[in-house]
Amino acid sequence: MKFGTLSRAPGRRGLALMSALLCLAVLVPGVARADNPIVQTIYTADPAPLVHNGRVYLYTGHDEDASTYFTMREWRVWSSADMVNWTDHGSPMSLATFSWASADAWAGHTIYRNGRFYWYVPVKNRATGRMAIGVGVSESPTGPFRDALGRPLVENGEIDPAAFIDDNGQAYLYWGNPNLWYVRLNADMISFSGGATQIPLTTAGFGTRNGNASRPTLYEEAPWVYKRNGLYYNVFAAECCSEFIGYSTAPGPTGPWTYRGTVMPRQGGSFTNHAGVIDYNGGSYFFYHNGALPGGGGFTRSVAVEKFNYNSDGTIPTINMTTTGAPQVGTLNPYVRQEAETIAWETGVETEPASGGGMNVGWIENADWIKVKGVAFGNGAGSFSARVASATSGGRVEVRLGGANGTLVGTCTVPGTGGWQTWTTVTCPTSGATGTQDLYLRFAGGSGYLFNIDWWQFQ
Ligand SMILES: [Ca+2]
Ligand SMILES: [Ca+2]
Repeated sequence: MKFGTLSRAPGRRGLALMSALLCLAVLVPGVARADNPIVQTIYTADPAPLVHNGRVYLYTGHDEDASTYFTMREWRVWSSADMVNWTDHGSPMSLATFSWASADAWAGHTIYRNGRFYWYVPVKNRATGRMAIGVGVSESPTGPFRDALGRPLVENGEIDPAAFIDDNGQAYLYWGNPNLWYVRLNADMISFSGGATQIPLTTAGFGTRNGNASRPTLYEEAPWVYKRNGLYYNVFAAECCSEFIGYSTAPGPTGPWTYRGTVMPRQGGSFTNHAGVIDYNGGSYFFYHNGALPGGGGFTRSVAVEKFNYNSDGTIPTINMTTTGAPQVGTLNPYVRQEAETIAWETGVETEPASGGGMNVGWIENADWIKVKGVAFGNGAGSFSARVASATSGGRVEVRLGGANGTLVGTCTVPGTGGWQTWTTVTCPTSGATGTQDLYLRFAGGSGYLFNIDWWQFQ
């Protein structure tokens, strides 16, 4: 999608989702209350969450619409302070970032060290035709990221990198399918000492796979390695296909590993899964992917999240996929600028880069809507403002509470502005927006695309 164009050809993603949700809404009242998967505007896969400065940054892949293979050309970044309203930061890294890469923007992992964010990703090396691990680097968690090396960091045809920095400062990069490898990263995070070392895939360490002599353990791919209360964890995708999520623990970062069992059973309509585990704001969260969106499946996946509690001995309970997702941490403040692309759930809209930076919501048609969960209005809001643009004749923003057809507390009229990136601010009075409520921005107007929204704020 490009801004500044009059063409508003919607992605198939948006059309498929809208029509499917309209059908679902008839058949299953209340389905739109779901908050999992996290993102509905596009298909996302292979979550890699990172907690930084009190916010969760979520790095994902992007399954192209209607994909019938792992057709992936870019990575995406999202963030949230409350685990339910997620801000779209667009695509700050793609295959084009790595001049030596030809295809396969697959499952990566991002880690922070000394003022920089390092994003390790598997891509196909054009020169060799093999999968290799590249490193993107940025001073910002939302990028843009640049190629740190201009060549692969490591290359042995295997995938799924995951970085870990131990308490003593020693960093490791793990990766592999069908094997499990690591290197000791240097403090610069873009070079390593010694060679690539294989972690022995023993049945004691990674469980027993039956009926596959060449792969005797459950380990398949996607290691996620971290340390918690002195114990090292490796949470991984197990026993393709379909995969479940299993895990092992160890007294050190390179083992010896002991298999501990299932984290997430085979569920959710995608034959792969991919784990990301964090602690945030006193809670523990498990990220994964499934095929839960309309049109979803093994090549059109979506990232979702569940909250969980470790058992007292540090073991991980069995976690099931839900459509409700994690509970909200705190509330959202409507009296500061909030990006329109901060969304708990939506129907019918998509996002694109905004001319002034960040993203805007677009492809807005009559009856499309955005849900923002847990908005703390307090004693009441007197007015609502939105930054809008329209190359057509605009439309209306209906400010509603509790549902897309919930209580109407204000209506802002959006004029034509002469362009999809020609922005103006509209303000309208609101009445009855008090307490903490789910806010719905429902869009109304004639036929075709109505307007774009960059951000909004109550007064
Ligand atoms: Ca639409
Ligand atoms: Ca915005």
